[in-house]
Amino acid sequence: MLKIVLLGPPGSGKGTQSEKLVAEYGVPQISTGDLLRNAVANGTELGNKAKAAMDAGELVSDDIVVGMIRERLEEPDTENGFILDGFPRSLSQAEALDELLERLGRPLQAVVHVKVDQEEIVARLLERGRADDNEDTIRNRLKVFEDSTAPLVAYYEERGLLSAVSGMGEVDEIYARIKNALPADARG
Ligand code: B4P
Repeated sequence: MLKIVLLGPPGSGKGTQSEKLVAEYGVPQISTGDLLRNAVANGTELGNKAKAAMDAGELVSDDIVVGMIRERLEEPDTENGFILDGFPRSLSQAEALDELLERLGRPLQAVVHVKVDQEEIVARLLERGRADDNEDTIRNRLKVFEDSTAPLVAYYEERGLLSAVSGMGEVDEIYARIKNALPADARG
């Protein structure tokens, strides 16, 4: 059972670390970025609405993202847990998540904040080169993170759920830090 949020700026390696957690714990990774990119690639109505915000590095509207998460968390493969990657990204998303998990009777165990220096992030994302990985969009995504997502650090700290780990260095070193930050019954 693992029910956690990975919190961190774009490019901090949340997706990379989630893959390792999925392999070890066998619970699904739920990435709002991946769900949105699939919707854009499939040309769905939701994808068409999300595309402009994503291309500009802005947040997609809460109603779209919260609706997507609600549907995903109601699927049976999440019964033994989940790794939320890139959600929540604002206080209103965090409140919506609390309500949803309370209704499902599956409260969060931990929120792991992955911290990476800004210039390292810009370098990583320029190297990756996804459609939204040009320098202006990356810098806007980092600003949006500071404005909208950073307040979640205090939100989860107050609830006693937050641990911070450095996301600098080798992928395996960072993974070991994340595992250490998990609740004792989930460390395996
Ligand atoms: P995301 O999809 O969440 O962003 P990401 O850049 O992929 O971040 P991640 O931290 O997962 O980085 P990764 O492991 O891939 O968001 C994209 C957009 O979707 C947002 O801007 C927004 O518009 C929208 N969106 C998503 N969720 C939303 C929400 N809840 N509400 C509203 N809008 C939302 O790593 C990045 C790169 O670094 C990779 O190339 C990787 O190989 C490399 N890397 C990883 N670890 C490394 C390491 N230790 N050393 C060197 N390189 C490393």
